[in-house]
Amino acid sequence: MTRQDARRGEAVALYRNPKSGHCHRVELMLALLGVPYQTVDLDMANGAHKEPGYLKLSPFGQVPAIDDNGLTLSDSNAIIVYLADRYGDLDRWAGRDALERAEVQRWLSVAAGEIYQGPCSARLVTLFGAPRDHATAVEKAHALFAVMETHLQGREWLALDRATLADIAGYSYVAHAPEGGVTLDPYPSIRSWLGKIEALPGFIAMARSPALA
Ligand SMILES: N[C@@H](CCC(=O)N[C@@H](CS)C(=O)NCC(=O)O)C(=O)O
Repeated sequence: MTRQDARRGEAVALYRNPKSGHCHRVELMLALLGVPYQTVDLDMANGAHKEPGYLKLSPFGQVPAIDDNGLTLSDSNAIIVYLADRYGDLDRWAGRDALERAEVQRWLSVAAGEIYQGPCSARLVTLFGAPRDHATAVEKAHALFAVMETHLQGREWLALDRATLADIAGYSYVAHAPEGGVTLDPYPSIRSWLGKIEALPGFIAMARSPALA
């Protein structure tokens, strides 16, 4: 599908790379909310994400971006907040009061910080040959997972008593950490949490690449 075709339809257009966890984060939110969407796979190897037309949707030249019938937005965490508000119950997904919202936001920051620097970066090296230090990314991933494992002991979800944006933002790169050479074997609570997300009605998986752990 072309970008123009996507804009004409009623479904939300998701500009993506199918192997990107940031994109899967958005696709998972769309699927859980039951929002009709179409995917537009960008030819990133040939620089489609840096073309002037796409930069209007995503000024940093990154995926994901969405076009919701003329409303365009980039950044995975911004997009899932938008989708939860536009198509769901924002209080349910983002917290009902000041403390709940802060707890959810804390994990969105972890997704953009520790998760990006750890399991996401390790996978960028193994799957895409990104010029980063793989050993450092693996070390950061295990440091993060040690904290998450302790946090999740005796809890079902990352932030609140229900699945929230925190869980959606955290899922994709943690679930796919083995593709980056980061084993999940030592982390039973994390694996149990991943299973709970996978059991949510409407869950959609990201295609798996060969595990390297
Ligand atoms: N903060 C952004 C980061 C997105 C991101 O890093 N996307 C990667 C693919 S996973 C990308 O488009 N990289 C190309 C580039 O930065 O030039 C988000 O959450 O959406």
